Amino acid sequence: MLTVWGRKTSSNVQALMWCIGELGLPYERHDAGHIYGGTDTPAFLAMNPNGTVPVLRDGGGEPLWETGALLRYLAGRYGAAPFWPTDSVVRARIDQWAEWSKINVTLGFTVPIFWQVVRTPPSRQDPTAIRHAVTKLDNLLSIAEAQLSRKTYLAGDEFTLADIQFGHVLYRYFDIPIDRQDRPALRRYYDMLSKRPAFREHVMVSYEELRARE
Ligand SMILES: N[C@@H](CCC(=O)N[C@@H](CS)C(=O)NCC(=O)O)C(=O)O
Repeated sequence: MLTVWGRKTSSNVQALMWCIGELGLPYERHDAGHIYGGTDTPAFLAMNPNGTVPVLRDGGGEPLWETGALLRYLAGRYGAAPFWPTDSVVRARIDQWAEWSKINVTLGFTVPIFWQVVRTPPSRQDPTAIRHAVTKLDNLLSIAEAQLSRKTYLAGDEFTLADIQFGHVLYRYFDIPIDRQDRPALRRYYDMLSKRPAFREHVMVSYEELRARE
């Protein structure tokens, strides 16, 4: 049994839970972080000195943190090809897209765009900064658009761990009021992901509890 600490409105928790759902693993999840608190207690900090979510424990094992590492752990222990192949050359082609998504797309979206549009009171939002961040993200999404025009999924024609690391921000990307370029391949890809039961359950989650009011 897996134990997860983290609120379901956390984008990193969503990536982890989506992966758990795709792999069909039994779990229990405890709300922690943001309005639920609990991440600054000695007990939590002993599990994750960063005081962030998610934290994952597999059975009676050591608690683990860092979402990218958690996804690779679950995929390596419980997944199989094509989701996470054992051949290091084949796997590296998937991992490059996963890493690219984590350090570029999710970082370029979550704080500079999502936090600005949803987690900042309207009177304190900076429309110029949001526009710049959207332009920067657009450059990355053009790379994804080119790839998804040739391939069904981000790393090829099969669903892989790279899709979790990339796709888990798309619900919010398409839902919030920002300028979006017309990207038919990205839209087709998002529509396809949104038919997956685990994506619907763990990623297409209301973010209203995060919304900043005046
Ligand atoms: N690099 C870490 C980042 C973890 C992180 O910043 N998590 C956020 C939620 S997405 C958090 O804990 N925020 C504080 C909170 O929810 O109280 C990871 O990928 O797991």
